[in-house]
Amino acid sequence: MRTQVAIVGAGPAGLLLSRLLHVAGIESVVLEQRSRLYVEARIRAGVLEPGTVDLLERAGVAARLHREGLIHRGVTLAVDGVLLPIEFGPLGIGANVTIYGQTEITRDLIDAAVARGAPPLFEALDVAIHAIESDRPFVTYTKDGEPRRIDCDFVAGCDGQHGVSHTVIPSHLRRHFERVYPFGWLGIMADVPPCHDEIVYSSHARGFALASMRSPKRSRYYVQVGLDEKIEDWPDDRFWAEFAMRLGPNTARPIATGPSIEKSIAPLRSSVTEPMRHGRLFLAGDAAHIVPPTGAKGLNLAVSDVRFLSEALTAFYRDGATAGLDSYSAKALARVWKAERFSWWLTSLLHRFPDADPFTRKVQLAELDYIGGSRAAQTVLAENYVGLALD
Ligand code: RFL
Ligand code: PHB
Repeated sequence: MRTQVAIVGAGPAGLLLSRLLHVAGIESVVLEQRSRLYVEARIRAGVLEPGTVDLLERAGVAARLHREGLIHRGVTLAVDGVLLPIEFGPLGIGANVTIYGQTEITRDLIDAAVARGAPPLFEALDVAIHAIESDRPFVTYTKDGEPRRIDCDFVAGCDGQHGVSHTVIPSHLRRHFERVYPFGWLGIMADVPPCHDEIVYSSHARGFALASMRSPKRSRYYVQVGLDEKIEDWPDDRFWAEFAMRLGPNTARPIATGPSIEKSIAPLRSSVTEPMRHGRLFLAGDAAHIVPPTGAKGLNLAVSDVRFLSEALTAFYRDGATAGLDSYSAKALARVWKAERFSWWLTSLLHRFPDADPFTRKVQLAELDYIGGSRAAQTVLAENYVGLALD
């Protein structure tokens, strides 16, 4: 088989890149190791920056997002149960964020690919990338037990944090930066009305908690847990009791409880692989960088990478221009590192570190108090939360 761009991974990065290339008249094939059912069931991000919504619109896949997405004009911090609402508008920030699950974006993109007769190749195993330093790269894989090959002009590595693409960059040219946090997030989904109208990020002496949502009837809640803790340690009753303690009694509505329909634990990590390009391989999304979920930046960064990469590839096929391809890595990384900084900062500010002494907690509380009283500090937080510039 031959195509113009071979894309490894059918997460939001790979699916959206394929869609944008299609809109620009460029052919691609998406290779995904998992089944469609698995990919469509994965529950992850929920907060979209305006730039993300804008690109989904340009890709022609935003109709359901506009029907079902919830517009949020602010975000709330909670400090030992005391709420601190931060409204974007009064701070002079015109942008809003939209709550729409990553699961739904993935579904919309797969449906659109199926409708145009070019679905991702699911259950493509043993994907390997070859001849990336030549102008005739190719990708091999196994499908239904048969070895297969795709010849292409470029390869996009969109295979997430456990992917193989980044290993194709020779180790002497590749740098990896990492910070591992000594805790994870236990997340649940439940069909109960959200306890607050805005997302609440709660710093509590017992640990961090987050109240988010997917719809007026479906809540997405998290609590910080230790790395040694297991799902079995957290029956629903224990989760609700701990969550209520960490949020405190001041949310708009009392916390409604119900059976969890999903429950999982994710460790928190920051990492960046540089460069994001080698020869004809381009990395995008979690394949190149991970942020802890505290700033809600992971999916949005995957989308901004894809914006830069799709524009560069479009210019190449339209005019033979290579400037965009050549500057892709530096341009993407400049934005990535600012989001890494914000995500690391918010994580450090709001979580309970197991080895922290009372001094550290006092400093966290002083900073939160400062944010509460400072328009400048709130503006910095809000500006980063709604997403930094895309150029
Ligand atoms: P994905 O979504 O991981 O997709 C990668 C795809 O590649 C496939 N794959 C392979 N395919 C073929 N061959 C191989 N060798 C392969 N290896 C892997 C995988 O099966 C998969 O289908 O990466 P992508 O597309 O870069 O998207 C990134 C986002 O998924 C991620 O950044 C966000 O989910 C992070 N995130 C959040 N981001 C936000 O912007 N806002 C949020 O509110 C937010 N909340 C979150 C989050 C992530 C979380 N977890 C579980 C880590 C909340 C949580 C709890
Ligand atoms: C979510 O709704 O899943 C969510 C919201 C905000 C975050 C992370 C996750 O920072």
